[in-house]
Amino acid sequence: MSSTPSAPTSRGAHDPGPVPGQPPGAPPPRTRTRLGRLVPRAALFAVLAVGTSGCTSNAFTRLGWPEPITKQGQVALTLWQGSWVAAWAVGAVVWGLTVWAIIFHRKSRASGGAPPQQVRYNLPIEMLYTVVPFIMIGVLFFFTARDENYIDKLSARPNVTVNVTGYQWSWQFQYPGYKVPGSPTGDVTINGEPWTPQTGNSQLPLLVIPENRTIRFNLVSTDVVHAFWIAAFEFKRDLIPGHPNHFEVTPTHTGTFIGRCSELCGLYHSRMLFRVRIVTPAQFSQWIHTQQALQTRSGGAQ
Ligand SMILES: [Cu+2]
Repeated sequence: MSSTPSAPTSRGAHDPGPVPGQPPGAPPPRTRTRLGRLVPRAALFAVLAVGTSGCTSNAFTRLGWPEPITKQGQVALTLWQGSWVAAWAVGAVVWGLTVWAIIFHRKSRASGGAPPQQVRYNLPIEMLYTVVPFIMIGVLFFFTARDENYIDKLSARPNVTVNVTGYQWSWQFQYPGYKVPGSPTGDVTINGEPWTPQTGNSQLPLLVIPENRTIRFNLVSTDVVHAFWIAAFEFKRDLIPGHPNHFEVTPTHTGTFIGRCSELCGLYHSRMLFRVRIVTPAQFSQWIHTQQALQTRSGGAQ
Protein backbone atom coordinates (compact mmCIF):
# COMPACT_ATOMS: atom_id res chain seq x y z
CA MET A 1 0.00 0.00 0.00
CA SER A 2 1.34 3.40 -0.87
CA SER A 3 1.25 6.24 1.61
CA THR A 4 1.60 8.82 -1.15
CA PRO A 5 -1.73 9.60 -2.80
CA SER A 6 0.01 10.82 -5.90
CA ALA A 7 2.16 7.70 -6.30
CA PRO A 8 2.22 6.62 -9.95
CA THR A 9 -0.24 3.82 -10.64
CA SER A 10 1.30 2.78 -13.94
CA ARG A 11 4.72 2.61 -15.45
CA GLY A 12 4.16 5.99 -17.09
CA ALA A 13 5.79 8.27 -14.53
CA HIS A 14 9.09 6.46 -14.18
CA ASP A 15 9.10 4.49 -17.41
CA PRO A 16 12.62 4.70 -18.68
CA GLY A 17 11.36 4.04 -22.21
CA PRO A 18 12.61 1.43 -24.63
CA VAL A 19 15.91 -0.23 -23.73
CA PRO A 20 18.58 0.36 -26.39
CA GLY A 21 18.98 -2.73 -28.55
CA GLN A 22 15.53 -4.08 -27.55
CA PRO A 23 12.49 -3.80 -29.76
CA PRO A 24 9.90 -1.40 -28.34
CA GLY A 25 7.26 -3.20 -26.21
CA ALA A 26 9.57 -6.13 -25.25
CA PRO A 27 9.53 -6.99 -21.50
CA PRO A 28 12.47 -5.59 -19.60
CA PRO A 29 15.25 -8.20 -19.30
CA ARG A 30 15.36 -7.77 -15.47
CA THR A 31 12.11 -9.80 -15.01
CA ARG A 32 13.46 -12.86 -16.76
CA THR A 33 16.74 -12.73 -14.89
CA ARG A 34 14.98 -12.58 -11.54
CA LEU A 35 12.75 -15.51 -12.51
CA GLY A 36 15.80 -17.37 -13.75
CA ARG A 37 17.40 -16.96 -10.32
CA LEU A 38 14.25 -17.80 -8.33
CA VAL A 39 13.42 -21.14 -9.98
CA PRO A 40 16.70 -22.94 -9.09
CA ARG A 41 16.59 -21.44 -5.59
CA ALA A 42 13.02 -22.71 -5.06
CA ALA A 43 14.03 -26.16 -6.35
CA LEU A 44 17.04 -26.24 -4.01
CA PHE A 45 14.83 -25.19 -1.08
CA ALA A 46 12.32 -27.97 -1.88
CA VAL A 47 15.09 -30.60 -2.02
CA LEU A 48 16.58 -29.36 1.28
CA ALA A 49 13.16 -29.22 2.98
CA VAL A 50 12.45 -32.83 2.07
CA GLY A 51 15.98 -34.06 2.68
CA THR A 52 16.36 -32.47 6.12
CA SER A 53 12.84 -33.08 7.45
CA GLY A 54 14.01 -36.04 9.54
CA CYS A 55 12.05 -38.66 7.55
CA THR A 56 13.89 -41.44 5.85
CA SER A 57 12.97 -41.52 2.17
CA ASN A 58 11.01 -44.72 2.80
CA ALA A 59 8.91 -43.21 5.60
CA PHE A 60 8.27 -40.18 3.41
CA THR A 61 6.87 -42.24 0.53
CA ARG A 62 4.60 -44.18 2.92
CA LEU A 63 2.78 -40.88 3.66
CA GLY A 64 2.35 -41.51 7.37
CA TRP A 65 1.74 -45.26 7.36
CA PRO A 66 3.90 -47.74 9.27
CA GLU A 67 6.03 -50.23 7.37
CA PRO A 68 3.71 -53.14 6.42
CA ILE A 69 4.52 -56.59 7.83
CA THR A 70 2.06 -58.65 5.76
CA LYS A 71 1.40 -59.22 2.05
CA GLN A 72 -2.09 -57.78 2.53
CA GLY A 73 -0.67 -54.71 4.29
CA GLN A 74 1.66 -54.08 1.35
CA VAL A 75 -1.35 -54.13 -1.02
CA ALA A 76 -3.22 -51.63 1.19
CA LEU A 77 -0.15 -49.38 1.31
CA THR A 78 0.24 -49.46 -2.48
CA LEU A 79 -3.43 -48.44 -2.86
CA TRP A 80 -2.87 -45.56 -0.41
CA GLN A 81 0.21 -44.35 -2.32
CA GLY A 82 -1.55 -44.74 -5.68
CA SER A 83 -4.48 -42.66 -4.43
CA TRP A 84 -2.07 -39.87 -3.48
CA VAL A 85 -0.35 -40.00 -6.86
CA ALA A 86 -3.76 -39.75 -8.59
CA ALA A 87 -4.83 -36.88 -6.29
CA TRP A 88 -1.61 -34.93 -6.99
CA ALA A 89 -1.93 -35.53 -10.74
CA VAL A 90 -5.52 -34.21 -10.74
CA GLY A 91 -4.45 -31.32 -8.49
CA ALA A 92 -1.56 -30.40 -10.83
CA VAL A 93 -3.90 -30.31 -13.85
CA VAL A 94 -6.52 -28.21 -11.99
CA TRP A 95 -3.95 -25.77 -10.56
CA GLY A 96 -2.18 -25.59 -13.92
CA LEU A 97 -5.40 -24.72 -15.77
CA THR A 98 -6.36 -22.21 -13.06
CA VAL A 99 -3.01 -20.41 -13.26
CA TRP A 100 -3.07 -20.55 -17.05
CA ALA A 101 -6.53 -18.94 -17.11
CA ILE A 102 -5.45 -16.26 -14.62
CA ILE A 103 -2.34 -15.33 -16.61
CA PHE A 104 -3.42 -15.70 -20.21
CA HIS A 105 -7.07 -14.70 -19.92
CA ARG A 106 -6.77 -11.77 -17.54
CA LYS A 107 -8.71 -8.69 -18.44
CA SER A 108 -6.63 -6.74 -20.90
CA ARG A 109 -6.51 -2.96 -20.98
CA ALA A 110 -7.31 -3.06 -24.69
CA SER A 111 -10.78 -4.52 -24.02
CA GLY A 112 -11.68 -1.41 -22.01
CA GLY A 113 -13.05 -3.47 -19.09
CA ALA A 114 -15.71 -5.29 -21.11
CA PRO A 115 -16.49 -8.82 -19.86
CA PRO A 116 -14.79 -11.57 -21.86
CA GLN A 117 -16.68 -13.64 -24.38
CA GLN A 118 -19.17 -15.91 -22.56
CA VAL A 119 -19.11 -19.64 -23.38
CA ARG A 120 -22.20 -21.05 -21.66
CA TYR A 121 -23.86 -24.08 -23.19
CA ASN A 122 -20.59 -25.20 -24.73
CA LEU A 123 -21.56 -28.85 -25.12
CA PRO A 124 -18.07 -30.37 -25.60
CA ILE A 125 -16.75 -28.62 -22.44
CA GLU A 126 -19.81 -29.60 -20.39
CA MET A 127 -19.51 -33.20 -21.56
CA LEU A 128 -15.81 -33.14 -20.63
CA TYR A 129 -16.29 -31.99 -17.06
CA THR A 130 -19.14 -34.44 -16.52
CA VAL A 131 -17.45 -37.48 -18.02
CA VAL A 132 -13.91 -36.98 -16.68
CA PRO A 133 -14.92 -37.10 -12.95
CA PHE A 134 -16.91 -40.29 -13.64
CA ILE A 135 -13.81 -41.84 -15.20
CA MET A 136 -11.71 -40.80 -12.19
CA ILE A 137 -14.24 -42.31 -9.75
CA GLY A 138 -14.35 -45.46 -11.88
CA VAL A 139 -10.54 -45.85 -11.76
CA LEU A 140 -10.43 -45.34 -7.97
CA PHE A 141 -13.36 -47.75 -7.54
CA PHE A 142 -11.70 -50.42 -9.68
CA PHE A 143 -8.42 -50.44 -7.73
CA THR A 144 -10.21 -50.22 -4.35
CA ALA A 145 -12.56 -53.13 -5.16
CA ARG A 146 -9.71 -55.25 -6.58
CA ASP A 147 -7.52 -54.75 -3.48
CA GLU A 148 -10.42 -55.15 -1.05
CA ASN A 149 -11.25 -58.52 -2.63
CA TYR A 150 -7.62 -59.61 -2.25
CA ILE A 151 -7.39 -58.44 1.39
CA ASP A 152 -10.75 -60.12 2.27
CA LYS A 153 -9.93 -63.42 0.54
CA LEU A 154 -10.13 -66.52 2.75
CA SER A 155 -8.15 -69.57 1.66
CA ALA A 156 -9.68 -73.05 1.84
CA ARG A 157 -6.87 -74.41 4.03
CA PRO A 158 -4.98 -71.74 6.02
CA ASN A 159 -1.69 -72.92 7.57
CA VAL A 160 -2.56 -71.67 11.07
CA THR A 161 -5.95 -70.70 12.54
CA VAL A 162 -6.29 -68.47 15.60
CA ASN A 163 -9.65 -68.02 17.35
CA VAL A 164 -9.63 -64.56 18.91
CA THR A 165 -12.05 -63.72 21.72
CA GLY A 166 -12.31 -60.09 22.79
CA TYR A 167 -13.83 -59.10 26.12
CA GLN A 168 -13.72 -56.14 28.47
CA TRP A 169 -10.72 -55.59 28.62
CA SER A 170 -8.42 -58.20 27.19
CA TRP A 171 -8.02 -60.96 24.63
CA GLN A 172 -7.90 -64.74 24.46
CA PHE A 173 -6.10 -66.54 21.63
CA GLN A 174 -6.86 -70.21 20.85
CA TYR A 175 -5.05 -72.38 18.31
CA PRO A 176 -7.63 -75.04 17.29
CA GLY A 177 -5.03 -76.86 15.16
CA TYR A 178 -2.99 -77.72 18.28
CA LYS A 179 -4.77 -79.83 20.89
CA VAL A 180 -4.23 -79.95 24.64
CA PRO A 181 -5.86 -83.09 26.06
CA GLY A 182 -7.78 -82.49 29.27
CA SER A 183 -7.81 -78.69 29.11
CA PRO A 184 -11.13 -76.75 29.34
CA THR A 185 -10.88 -75.47 25.77
CA GLY A 186 -9.16 -78.54 24.28
CA ASP A 187 -6.72 -76.32 22.33
CA VAL A 188 -3.56 -74.36 23.00
CA THR A 189 -4.95 -71.22 24.66
CA ILE A 190 -3.26 -67.95 25.56
CA ASN A 191 -4.74 -65.63 28.18
CA GLY A 192 -3.42 -62.41 29.61
CA GLU A 193 -4.19 -59.34 31.62
CA PRO A 194 -4.95 -55.76 30.60
CA TRP A 195 -2.14 -53.23 30.74
CA THR A 196 -1.68 -51.58 34.17
CA PRO A 197 0.75 -48.90 35.34
CA GLN A 198 2.40 -51.52 37.57
CA THR A 199 2.74 -54.41 35.10
CA GLY A 200 3.04 -52.46 31.84
CA ASN A 201 3.16 -54.78 28.84
CA SER A 202 4.54 -57.77 30.74
CA GLN A 203 1.18 -59.47 31.45
CA LEU A 204 -0.47 -58.78 28.08
CA PRO A 205 -1.71 -61.82 26.14
CA LEU A 206 0.87 -63.01 23.60
CA LEU A 207 -0.11 -63.86 20.02
CA VAL A 208 2.59 -65.90 18.25
CA ILE A 209 2.35 -66.54 14.49
CA PRO A 210 4.80 -67.78 11.83
CA GLU A 211 6.00 -65.68 8.89
CA ASN A 212 5.36 -66.70 5.27
CA ARG A 213 2.30 -68.77 6.26
CA THR A 214 -1.39 -67.98 5.82
CA ILE A 215 -2.91 -67.16 9.20
CA ARG A 216 -6.70 -67.18 9.61
CA PHE A 217 -8.19 -65.11 12.44
CA ASN A 218 -11.73 -65.92 13.61
CA LEU A 219 -13.00 -63.01 15.72
CA VAL A 220 -15.75 -63.17 18.35
CA SER A 221 -16.75 -60.92 21.24
CA THR A 222 -18.41 -62.00 24.49
CA ASP A 223 -19.78 -58.59 25.51
CA VAL A 224 -19.56 -55.39 23.41
CA VAL A 225 -18.04 -54.44 20.06
CA HIS A 226 -14.24 -54.47 20.02
CA ALA A 227 -11.82 -54.16 17.11
CA PHE A 228 -8.66 -56.17 16.43
CA TRP A 229 -5.89 -53.86 15.25
CA ILE A 230 -2.19 -54.32 14.64
CA ALA A 231 -1.03 -51.04 13.10
CA ALA A 232 1.65 -52.64 10.90
CA PHE A 233 -0.98 -54.98 9.37
CA GLU A 234 -2.49 -51.75 7.89
CA PHE A 235 -5.81 -53.36 8.82
CA LYS A 236 -8.41 -53.64 11.57
CA ARG A 237 -11.59 -55.66 11.91
CA ASP A 238 -14.45 -55.52 14.43
CA LEU A 239 -15.39 -58.22 16.93
CA ILE A 240 -19.18 -58.07 17.09
CA PRO A 241 -21.25 -60.05 19.63
CA GLY A 242 -23.25 -62.74 17.80
CA HIS A 243 -21.57 -62.03 14.45
CA PRO A 244 -18.29 -63.94 13.95
CA ASN A 245 -15.80 -62.16 11.68
CA HIS A 246 -12.80 -63.55 9.81
CA PHE A 247 -9.70 -62.41 7.96
CA GLU A 248 -6.36 -63.76 6.82
CA VAL A 249 -2.84 -62.40 6.59
CA THR A 250 0.51 -63.71 5.38
CA PRO A 251 3.23 -62.13 7.57
CA THR A 252 6.41 -61.18 5.71
CA HIS A 253 8.57 -59.87 8.58
CA THR A 254 9.57 -61.32 11.94
CA GLY A 255 9.44 -59.04 14.96
CA THR A 256 7.49 -58.03 18.05
CA PHE A 257 4.60 -55.61 17.85
CA ILE A 258 1.72 -54.27 19.94
CA GLY A 259 -1.91 -54.98 19.07
CA ARG A 260 -4.79 -52.84 20.23
CA CYS A 261 -8.54 -52.66 20.56
CA SER A 262 -9.56 -49.78 18.29
CA GLU A 263 -13.25 -49.55 19.18
CA LEU A 264 -14.12 -47.55 22.31
CA CYS A 265 -15.47 -50.40 24.45
CA GLY A 266 -15.62 -49.06 27.97
CA LEU A 267 -13.64 -47.64 30.87
CA TYR A 268 -10.38 -49.55 30.30
CA HIS A 269 -10.52 -49.69 26.50
CA SER A 270 -7.11 -48.02 26.25
CA ARG A 271 -5.59 -50.85 28.33
CA MET A 272 -6.94 -53.58 26.03
CA LEU A 273 -3.59 -54.35 24.41
CA PHE A 274 -1.82 -57.53 23.32
CA ARG A 275 1.65 -58.51 22.23
CA VAL A 276 2.29 -60.00 18.80
CA ARG A 277 5.39 -62.00 17.96
CA ILE A 278 6.03 -63.04 14.37
CA VAL A 279 8.63 -65.81 14.26
CA THR A 280 10.05 -68.26 11.72
CA PRO A 281 7.97 -71.43 11.09
CA ALA A 282 10.57 -73.53 12.96
CA GLN A 283 10.41 -71.22 16.00
CA PHE A 284 6.60 -71.34 15.84
CA SER A 285 6.55 -75.18 15.89
CA GLN A 286 8.91 -75.14 18.85
CA TRP A 287 6.82 -72.55 20.73
CA ILE A 288 3.49 -74.32 20.08
CA HIS A 289 4.89 -77.72 21.17
CA THR A 290 6.24 -76.13 24.34
CA GLN A 291 2.78 -74.63 25.01
CA GLN A 292 1.11 -78.00 24.36
CA ALA A 293 3.42 -79.70 26.84
CA LEU A 294 3.06 -76.94 29.47
CA GLN A 295 -0.72 -76.70 29.18
CA THR A 296 -1.18 -80.51 29.18
CA ARG A 297 0.80 -80.69 32.43
CA SER A 298 -1.06 -77.81 34.09
CA GLY A 299 -4.55 -78.66 32.74
CA GLY A 300 -4.98 -75.62 30.46
CA ALA A 301 -3.79 -72.09 29.90
CA GLN A 302 -2.74 -70.23 33.04
CU1 LIG B 1 -12.23 -53.29 23.25
